[in-house]
Amino acid sequence: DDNAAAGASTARLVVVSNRVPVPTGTGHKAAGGLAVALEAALKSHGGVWYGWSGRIVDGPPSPEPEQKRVGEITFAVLDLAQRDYDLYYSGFANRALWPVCHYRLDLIQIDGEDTEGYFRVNDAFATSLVPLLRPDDLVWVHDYHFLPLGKALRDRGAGNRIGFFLHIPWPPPDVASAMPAYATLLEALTAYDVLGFQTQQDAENFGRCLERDGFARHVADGIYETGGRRFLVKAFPIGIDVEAFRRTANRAVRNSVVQRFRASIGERRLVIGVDRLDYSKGIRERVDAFGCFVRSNPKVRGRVTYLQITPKSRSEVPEYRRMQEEVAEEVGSLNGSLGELDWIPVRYLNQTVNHASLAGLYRMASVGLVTPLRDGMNLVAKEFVAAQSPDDPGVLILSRFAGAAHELDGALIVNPYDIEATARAIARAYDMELEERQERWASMSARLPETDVNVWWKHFLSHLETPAAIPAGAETS
Ligand code: GDG
Repeated sequence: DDNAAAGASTARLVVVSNRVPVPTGTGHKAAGGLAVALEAALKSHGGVWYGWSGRIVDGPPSPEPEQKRVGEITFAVLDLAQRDYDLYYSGFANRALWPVCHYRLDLIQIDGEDTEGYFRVNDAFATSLVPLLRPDDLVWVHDYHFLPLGKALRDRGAGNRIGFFLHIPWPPPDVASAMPAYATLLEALTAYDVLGFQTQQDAENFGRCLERDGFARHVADGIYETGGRRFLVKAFPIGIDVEAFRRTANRAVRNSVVQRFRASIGERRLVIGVDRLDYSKGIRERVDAFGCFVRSNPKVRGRVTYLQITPKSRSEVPEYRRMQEEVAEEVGSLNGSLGELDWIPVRYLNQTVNHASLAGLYRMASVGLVTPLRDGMNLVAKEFVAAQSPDDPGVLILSRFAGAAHELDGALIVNPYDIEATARAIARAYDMELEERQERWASMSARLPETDVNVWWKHFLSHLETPAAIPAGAETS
């Protein structure tokens, strides 16, 4: 047995996610904070990172995962046929699950073929994963692309401890039950040993779904039971690598991209927003709120720049393409009506900016606008806080509908649907005295380490490793 030979006291870890950052030949490509953290988890346990290769192929894809070993980690990936990608990813995951989980029943597209394709692709992923599993492996499945994967693995004989973490919100039963194949999905989810959510609210919503529709019985704090099996439902709020992000932001003062940007806006104050182009992020409402702020505060004309960095995302999904046009039109119209010969109020980029420059731009900003209509956590809010200088920190304006609002109470918390109230919050942030800015920032900054991404994965794995014990006398029935 390899495990015993390696003398490892900890079980091997198998991470499953839709995207797998397979290292390319030359060195290591820079990846996001989450990818770096999961790699650290895999390095410490040794194991496999399994998922989609990112490739779409014409013919039928090989059922054998392509494997690449780098140190302790084996990256194992499958290709997808175009049609499967359309049904599973663009269809069911992003046109049905995503809108429902973000409380947007008006945008949900239900299509029987998408549903069938989603379960078929999950089955195919499970079938190809089973031969790679060793009996003691801990399996950690990520996100809404793979809700039924744990059940599919069980059906194929996997007796491992299998955990699941949902990066997006889980809505209350009345909203959640609009998911196509709701009952099948809920039942499948009870096959996991640990179900992790971003917030207590999401975990509670999920628990209410289980109980209301009889998928499982609540037996003690966060512990549910069905068919003689017990599993844990719990909040594991995610965060960033706090120290690494602080260091990057401190260094970024010398970054040439950041310096050029500073020169181009001159003495103007900076308001910043950073989001994937997604309707859940409330970008249109935010642009409107900024316009409202400028209109009702004539003194800021010519004195403020709002930089919105918005890389394109899921452009093959019609709702995203439509939104791309709407935001561009809104920004264009605002700049056209409020701008002046020597002042462009909104700088709007549909491109990614590199990580280090992003940190420097956050640091330069007086106001961070994080106003999603609904968001699992929102890491931009935490990055913005980590990037500030303690001597002269900027102010975070944060939607009450972001998971991060449950922790970052030093932010100005807004209802992003209320354009005028958001505009008033921008005005308040713009004029806020140093002392209040420092107090608010210090209280937020102090909370960041609690959810540091390295604390987060260790916390999740500690629960996955050890079956939850019910304290004596704590049974609810
Ligand atoms: C999902 C959930 C949850 C963005 N633009 C650029 C860029 N980014 C980086 C940000 C941040 C990340 O992307 C976005 O993370 P968020 O958390 O804000 O949002 P989602 O992508 O929707 O993520 C969310 C998250 O999963 C983790 O569980 O918090 O609620 O929806 O790190 O900095 N990075 C670079 N250039 C860009 O232009 N380099």
